[in-house]
Amino acid sequence: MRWNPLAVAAAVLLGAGGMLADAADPLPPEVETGEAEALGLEAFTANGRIQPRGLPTRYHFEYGTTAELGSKTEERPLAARLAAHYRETWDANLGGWHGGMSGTDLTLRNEAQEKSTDAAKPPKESLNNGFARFAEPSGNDPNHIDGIGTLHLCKYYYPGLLGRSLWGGGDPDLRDARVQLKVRGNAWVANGSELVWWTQSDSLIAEQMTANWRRANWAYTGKSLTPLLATGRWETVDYRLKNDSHDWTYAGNNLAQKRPNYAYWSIDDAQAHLNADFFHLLTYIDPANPPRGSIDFDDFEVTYRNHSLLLPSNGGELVSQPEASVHDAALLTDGWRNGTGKQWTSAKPAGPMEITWKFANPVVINTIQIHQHTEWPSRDLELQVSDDGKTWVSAWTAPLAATSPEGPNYAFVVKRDLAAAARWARLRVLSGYKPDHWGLGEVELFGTGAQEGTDDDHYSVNRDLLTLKAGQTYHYRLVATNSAGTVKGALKSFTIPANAKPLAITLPASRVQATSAQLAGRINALGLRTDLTFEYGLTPELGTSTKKEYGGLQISPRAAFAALSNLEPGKTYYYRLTAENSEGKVLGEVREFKTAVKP
Ligand SMILES: [Ca+2]
Ligand SMILES: [Ca+2]
Repeated sequence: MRWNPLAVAAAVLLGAGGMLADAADPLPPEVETGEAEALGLEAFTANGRIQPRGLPTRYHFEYGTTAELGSKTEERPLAARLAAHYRETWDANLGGWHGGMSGTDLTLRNEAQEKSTDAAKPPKESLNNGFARFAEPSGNDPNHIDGIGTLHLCKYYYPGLLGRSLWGGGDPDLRDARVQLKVRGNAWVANGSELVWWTQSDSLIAEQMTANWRRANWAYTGKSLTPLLATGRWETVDYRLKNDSHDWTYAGNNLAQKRPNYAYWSIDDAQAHLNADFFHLLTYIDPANPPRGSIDFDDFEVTYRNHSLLLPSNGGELVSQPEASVHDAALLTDGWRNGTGKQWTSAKPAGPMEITWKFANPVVINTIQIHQHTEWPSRDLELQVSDDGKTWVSAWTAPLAATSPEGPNYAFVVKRDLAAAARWARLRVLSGYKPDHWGLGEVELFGTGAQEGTDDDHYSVNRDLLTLKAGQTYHYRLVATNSAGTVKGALKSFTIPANAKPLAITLPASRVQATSAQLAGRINALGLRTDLTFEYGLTPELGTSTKKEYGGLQISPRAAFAALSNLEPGKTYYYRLTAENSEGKVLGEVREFKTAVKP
């Protein structure tokens, strides 16, 4: 089903059967225990899926060496709704995006520049239709040689404290986030590289600005944008960063650098705290045969978890707003920082104005982030809090700049470490920059105490189960609880490898054409230097091998690919992934695909 936020909102109102939901008769969660993946010889990653019916929901994994289980992970709440939005069109400037190893591989272009053969007479249309262009040749990033390999950095952005954009107060949650963009390859020759999402998250947030930073890097290898680059046209892509370990590759480190900074953190934690930066970048670069051409990006949008205490589904209730507002104050908590139809606009101001919210549960406000209106900016702001809605205490005051030179996504004010306990919050708008209207784009409060509602949609969840025994079989299942009950998923089992011989799983081939195909698999080096190859041929005996490739030495699984060419049209091919380290060689299962008959 095509993901549609309006449909999701309607589903919340209507309930699963299309009947009007009865608050007294909520539905229990649907729970599916998923497959597990090895994580060295003393742990594994358990996956699963929960449909929480829009209700606040908590979950954990139960596990043990017998069907009685006996151990359980710490219970966690399912994250808030996908209801926070970031959008960048690159029409005015690069919007705070960076590119490449040099920082200059990314440039701002527009269609007029592309179409014009006469600089003095650019075409009239699309003069403002800017986009970001990454162009090869680029430099090699060697920081993950002993994990995923060599990278080329296309474009990246800081949503946390390393930059100034600050999504979600600087600690955004991108679990199962939705990513939309337009992408275009210009004479793009991939040479085996894959254009994928990349997540960098700091596990020691207090050390983020020091030399002691600890950063986990993960590539979303469940979705590659590379096939879209082949058409040479703008292609629209819309995908989810599914929070399932099978769709990710931990990028590892480079041992020769002798740096402890790049360190493993689980994919659930790394996605929940995307506090360093994210990219679309090129993985699986062969430095001897790098990709060629350029890649254009436009209309980039991310929808992520909205943890604001003011979000209605997190318990924030708009109690009062200035009379005769031109645009309703409910637009201050719609998840959009700015944009037409997404901002509150006052009537003609006659003095200070107040917007008041009540919280469903007592909360502690730690961070306030307020975004400016793009046409009717407000100036002096004050946040007041109250226990009873009668007695108010000032928690914060500050002026808000009318605009930002970097564009509307940067026109905000933020204050952290407030520690303001509240049952009510009131924003006072004391002044503005123009006489006719004052306005704001979004008000976000972050802190603790809220019980977060969920999307009426599937959530992928995962957890690393630690301090286990090599060679032991474990049983496990996912358990979730909402107000309608507790549901236990089916029991599954996983056997931890008994030794460090690598793991190799052959996966289905893709991009199959008359004379070419892409082979895929998943290996786990289990901590020892591991090489991989794909074997293939016209019979199950195979016979041909791809070039031996270094597969790293991490204890976590990673995706492996091989691009085959010069195949025969209309034939069935057989193939498998193989991996070898000092403990031995392992052969993946033999799979097959059929090449297309030439037109
Ligand atoms: Ca644009
Ligand atoms: Ca808004």
